[in-house]
Amino acid sequence: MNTLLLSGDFKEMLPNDYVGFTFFVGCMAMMAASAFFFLSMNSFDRKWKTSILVSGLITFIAAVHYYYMRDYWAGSVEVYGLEGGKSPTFFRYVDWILTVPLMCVEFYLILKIAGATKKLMWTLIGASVVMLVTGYFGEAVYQDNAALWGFISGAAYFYIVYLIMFGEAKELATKAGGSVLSAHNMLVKFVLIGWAIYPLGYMIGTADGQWYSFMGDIGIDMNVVYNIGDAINKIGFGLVVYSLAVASTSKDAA
Ligand SMILES: *C/C=C(C)/C=C/C=C(C)/C=C/C1=C(C)CCCC1(C)C
Repeated sequence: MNTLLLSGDFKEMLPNDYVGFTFFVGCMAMMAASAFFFLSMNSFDRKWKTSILVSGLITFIAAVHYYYMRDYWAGSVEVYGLEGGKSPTFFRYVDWILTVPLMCVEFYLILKIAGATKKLMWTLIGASVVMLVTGYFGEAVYQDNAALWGFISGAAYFYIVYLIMFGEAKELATKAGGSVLSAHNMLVKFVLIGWAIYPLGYMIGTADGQWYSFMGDIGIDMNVVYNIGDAINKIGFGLVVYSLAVASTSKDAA
């Protein structure tokens, strides 16, 4: 009896597996947010519909990856114990390489009315891909050189910050003014502060033998840091876009 369950199809979540818990809650939160964005989509003007759709796609793609990551983590804890939980690095980066470019698309979509070009969109997407691919190299492939790859990844990150905070994207947002400008400024804060959570997680996870080894000793699992970052950034980012749609729709109606 129950041999199927015990043979690994059903993974028990240990009550003190707080890392596993954050995967589980992350999955639920992403699902709830997706339902919220998809269901509210049709109450907005056409020009906002696509933006809300993209918000929903970001959290939905994350929900699916969290489902797998939770399973991967729980499975490794089942086999190796709590201390031996394995990071689902591959799923993590596949999620990011799909969702982070979509966040770049959000910048383009809200700035389109001010004349944002596809070139700006592809520049942001390109920089985000460089940031993530080099991050993956440091985290999963060339771990001995994690500091170097992290540095290159960080340079691409700062280039994105530059473009949206001082560069072309900022100029367009200023030109658009009003609720578009305030939404843009809020999204910039997410990238500047919210996205900065990720390099911290990276340093915690790849500290072995690197100059930032002290980060490995702080006793927080890298996955918890990444999971908190994802919840803040994916759901929060979507809510900013949602609020912008609400603000400009009610203004048009009044
Ligand atoms: C929804 C997922 C998001 C918003 C993921 C964002 C990820 C980053 C901003 C990652 C950045 C990294 C660095 C800046 C340096 C170290 C390597 C990374 C990839 C963790």
